[in-house]
Amino acid sequence: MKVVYTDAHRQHNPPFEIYDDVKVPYAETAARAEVIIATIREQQIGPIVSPRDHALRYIEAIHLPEYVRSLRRHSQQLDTNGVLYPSYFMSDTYAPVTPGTFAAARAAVDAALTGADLLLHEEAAVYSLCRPPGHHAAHHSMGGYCYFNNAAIAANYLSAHGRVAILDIDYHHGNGTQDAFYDRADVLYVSLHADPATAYPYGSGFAHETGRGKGRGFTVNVPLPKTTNDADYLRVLRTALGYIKKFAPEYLIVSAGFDTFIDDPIGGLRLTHHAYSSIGKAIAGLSLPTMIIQEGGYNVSHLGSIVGDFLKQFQG
Ligand code: SP5
Ligand code: ZN
Repeated sequence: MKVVYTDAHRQHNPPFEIYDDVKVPYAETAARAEVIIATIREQQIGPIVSPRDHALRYIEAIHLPEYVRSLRRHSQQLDTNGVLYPSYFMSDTYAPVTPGTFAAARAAVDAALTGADLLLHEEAAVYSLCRPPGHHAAHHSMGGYCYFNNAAIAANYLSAHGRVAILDIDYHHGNGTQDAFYDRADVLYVSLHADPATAYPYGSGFAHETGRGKGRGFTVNVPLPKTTNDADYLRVLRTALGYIKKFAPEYLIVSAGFDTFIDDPIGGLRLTHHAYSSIGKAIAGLSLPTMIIQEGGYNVSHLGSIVGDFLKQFQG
């Protein structure tokens, strides 16, 4: 499978995030992408291609233009070691702006759109190693380490060519992605995530949220208890894949977060490293043109190997 990657993400490296009024080191580090790409090279998972530039209008189809302009302006105006926080268009304490943030976030979108182009050219499976991640970024807000919603922008782009399903397996609910398609029937959003009553992003992703208007029935949320183990997860995933099969999309986008891993410092269900090849195998079993977009996953010691196990299921 082709892998889309650029080291442009390195220029986005915020020094801190804030929990309970305390500044702690930023968990969404450049090292995350570095260990993943190193594993891809070692395990020869696929040829690595650079993203191609895409017009800003694809971002503005999902995000308020003034939000996009503001992120660009703030990034450009900061001094070398400047960090902007808080500001308008920030929904929480986990997405500070640094001088390289806009360029890195835009490169991540380009990686997602280049992956989408490859699918349109009959590639069966593509992995876009996006960093920063995207699924918490909403119409006019950054948050939860996310600035532009890579998966939503790619899904909207692909939706001009056929129905799209998004399967979100990050530990956290993809509130930004859900919002983007909440009233649309041509993009199905299915998410498995920790119960939003007790986990970030709090208050979005309950089972009763199923879509609105024409979109009713095209959002599926499956909140999970923190005690969810490999077998539990696989069982729920198979049910979720059933919804996708029934929808019969032209394209599948997987918002792939690996913070469900038991030893993840930010998330953490009870999934062991064995789970990720099984999860990959089950999803690959749908035999749909599939784009995998990197979201969360913060245990840098294990991230390379669990992402590698997952991706290998989509080869050949
Ligand atoms: C893309 C993504 O995975 N974003 C996650 C954003 C999570 N934000 C903060 C979660 C706070 C978790 N509580 C701290 C636990 C420290 N041991
Ligand atoms: Zn997450």
